[in-house]
Amino acid sequence: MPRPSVTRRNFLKGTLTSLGALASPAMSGLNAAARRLTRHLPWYKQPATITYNYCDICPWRCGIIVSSVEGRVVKIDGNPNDPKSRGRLCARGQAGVSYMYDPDRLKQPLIRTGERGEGKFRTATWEEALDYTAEKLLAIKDKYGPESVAFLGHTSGDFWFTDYFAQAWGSPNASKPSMSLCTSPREEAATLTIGRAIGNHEPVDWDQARCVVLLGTHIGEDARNTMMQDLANARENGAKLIVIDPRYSSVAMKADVWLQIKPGTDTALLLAWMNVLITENLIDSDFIARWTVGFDELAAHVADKTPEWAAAITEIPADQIRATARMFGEARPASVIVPGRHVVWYGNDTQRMRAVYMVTALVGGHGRPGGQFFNKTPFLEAYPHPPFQVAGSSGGCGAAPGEESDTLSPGPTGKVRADGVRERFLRGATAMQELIEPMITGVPYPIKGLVTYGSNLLHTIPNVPRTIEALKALDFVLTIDILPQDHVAWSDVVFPEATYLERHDELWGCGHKTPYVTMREPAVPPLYDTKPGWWMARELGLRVGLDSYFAWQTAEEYIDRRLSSLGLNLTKLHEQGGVMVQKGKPYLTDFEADGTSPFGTASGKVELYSEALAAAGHAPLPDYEPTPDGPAGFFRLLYGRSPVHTFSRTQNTPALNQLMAENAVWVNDATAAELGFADGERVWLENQDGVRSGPVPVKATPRIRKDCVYMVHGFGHNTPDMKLAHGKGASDAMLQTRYALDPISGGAGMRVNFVKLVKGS
Ligand SMILES: Nc1nc2c(c(=O)[nH]1)N[C@H]1C(S)=C(S)[C@@H](COP(=O)(O)OP(=O)(O)OC[C@H]3O[C@@H](n4cnc5c(=O)[nH]c(N)nc54)[C@H](O)[C@@H]3O)O[C@H]1N2
Ligand SMILES: Nc1nc2c(c(=O)[nH]1)N[C@H]1C(S)=C(S)[C@@H](COP(=O)(O)OP(=O)(O)OC[C@H]3O[C@@H](n4cnc5c(=O)[nH]c(N)nc54)[C@H](O)[C@@H]3O)O[C@H]1N2
Ligand code: SF4
Ligand SMILES: [Mo]
Repeated sequence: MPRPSVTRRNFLKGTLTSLGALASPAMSGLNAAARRLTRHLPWYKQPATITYNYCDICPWRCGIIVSSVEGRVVKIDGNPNDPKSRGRLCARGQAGVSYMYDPDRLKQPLIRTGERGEGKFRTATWEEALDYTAEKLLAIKDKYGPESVAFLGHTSGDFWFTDYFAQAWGSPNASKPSMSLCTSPREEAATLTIGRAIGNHEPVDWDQARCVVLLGTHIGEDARNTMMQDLANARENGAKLIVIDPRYSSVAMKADVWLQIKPGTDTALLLAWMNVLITENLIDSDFIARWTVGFDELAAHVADKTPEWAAAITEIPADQIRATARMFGEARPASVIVPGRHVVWYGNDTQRMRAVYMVTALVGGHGRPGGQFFNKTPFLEAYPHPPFQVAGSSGGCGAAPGEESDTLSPGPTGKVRADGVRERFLRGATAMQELIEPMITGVPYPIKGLVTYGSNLLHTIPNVPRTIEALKALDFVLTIDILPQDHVAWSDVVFPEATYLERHDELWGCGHKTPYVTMREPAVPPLYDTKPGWWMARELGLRVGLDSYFAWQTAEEYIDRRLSSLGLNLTKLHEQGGVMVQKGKPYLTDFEADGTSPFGTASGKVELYSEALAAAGHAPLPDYEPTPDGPAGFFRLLYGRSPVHTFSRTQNTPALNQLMAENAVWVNDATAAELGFADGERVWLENQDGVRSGPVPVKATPRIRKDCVYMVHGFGHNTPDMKLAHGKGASDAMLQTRYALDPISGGAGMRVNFVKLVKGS
């Protein structure tokens, strides 16, 4: 095949996608090209069967085309019809084949025989495992009420348990890590400030942006496929890029300006930016007058928050603060701070996120070309079912924009969620980490049963010793997973699930610039004795008296009924390429012409000053709150993503393990030299509470500040059953024995832990 010539466009895309390593060829006719290539490979003995799906290797859910030959999946490509993948995938998406054929997968239902945590099980039939589970759950319900079973879940099939089953069963204690361990502060700040949630797809109008700011979000290492494409395009179109990170990240290398901020001081920087924008009149006064409330209070609040004031806090020179504020203001209104995704940092995170949206508001960037647009949610009717026992959903990446994920709706016996909302934090989706304590203490009421679907409890929730204590204390633990991850050993029953390539599943549609609906159909039948999540939820539902919620017999029947509201069914959707793109109003609403407010706040405007926060006893305008430094000799522990792994999910995937088998600890090179650590030397990390993880090699580099160290999340697996991942690298979760609870959103700020380096392999 002739190589495409290297134009500036290709080069830029190439460099960006190479951050994500191995991204697919950058061309829209990918599938045809891929098929032409693969036709000649030895395994390609007959035409491939094509199935449509959406990738489940990370929560982004790119549309994919799966090719299988003789009952074996051979290749995954991006679906060109899909607005997220646009025909391309990241390295992880392509490794889905390797993920599915991981020989260490869970293969049969298991029932515990040894002590919890020992990992001793016997195999069981589905019939036996389901009956036993139903009996245990009903016993808890009879004794304590349905609220005493918690449902924790992630990955795309979590809908069946964390949403559908939990609500039908009647537990308000259902939660996803994608909220309080990820986006809660961003969502609550958006709801408080602009009256709309952000949702799965960050609504940044990359196409027209002229100045983009990445504040502690590292697109490229955080390999969200569409975001990498969008950023490459925006740069090609001449958008300025400002990156703020204590670390010279891959994307910082691509920036016009990189501000090496002191960790935890971002709110001071944002306040100083507002000071410059206002004092130098780099604001959109018409937008502010018409569409915001509280500007005068804000102007007074930031009057003394000068660049010099912020320089002393952030350790960024004042002239750089001033210059970047000007760069941002001069591009108005096509200027935007990307909301970021993992925003639980230091505990005061909702206030920082409010400041983020306020900076964008000052330049008139909300709902304007090149700013932050308003997502549109696709139309799709629900499958009809009796009213749920508990209203509201657990929230999560799939929560529709504008949908209020907060719920104080009680369960059938009158108990509201046990996570301390309204007592220890103000609002938001159920906080996953706050459901652990009641499992141990029984306060405010006992949680005795736990159903975990597709969430890696011991790598996901900070304070691992506490989670283990909770797992010991529970009456019953059901785990649904595809791999024998560390928490599986703590279960009473294990349901092995078929992967996304082997099952039908709920349709996927999220708030997006282009609303769309996409489907999942199996490429091959389930391997081993594994089953799809929808089947397990239904079989369990029938056994615990929830028959009326599971009127459908098969997933196809359920999906066809939903698709009928679009004049489609699975066969037709397959025939049209697996994706249904919906039309709607322009994504940048015409609110300025017709005067209809797009802002769902009480005032119908962007609330710079928040009466709602003031009334609840919180600061109505964001303040800079210092985060305490660590003990002498310790470094703040920062963490993030690798382009070739998802969380703690893919370390055992052969194709990805080959690319990165362990993590390293980034240490400033001068500091490493002072301490006597050579580059590549193996060290243990020991935190402020004496917990150790490792050993890992030192990456001695000038790319990080002296007061912190950095590592990729998700390594340090204990279980010998995951042979490739076992014992490799260090676990950031283990080292996060502490977290700071965000008093507004219930988010768990995890960057409040400190480590020292200890010699020894
Ligand atoms: N220390 C630390 N903690 C963090 C983070 C961090 O960076 N550091 N990041 C936070 C963020 S942003 C998020 S979104 C969360 C992510 O939290 P999780 O989603 O819990 O993280 P994963 O490690 O991907 O765990 C997914 C689990 O689902 C299983 N699984 C995969 N596919 C399937 C499937 O098809 N069916 C079933 N039943 N199971 C499946 C995997 O084997 C694994 O056990 O973690 C949060 N917690
Ligand atoms: N390859 C890959 N991509 C992913 C995922 C994955 O597992 N793998 N997970 C997806 C999910 S669910 C999420 S939530 C996102 C997360 O992706 P992001 O939202 O990009 O967040 P992090 O990965 O936590 O990035 C942390 C960055 O913040 C910097 N940082 C640390 N402390 C501070 C600070 O105080 N101030 C500032 N300004 N910066 C700081 C770190 O150096 C690091 O570069 O990634 C998504 N994309
Ligand atoms: S970004 Fe990569 S891993 Fe995530 S859904 Fe898309 S292709 Fe899959
Ligand atoms: Mo996340």
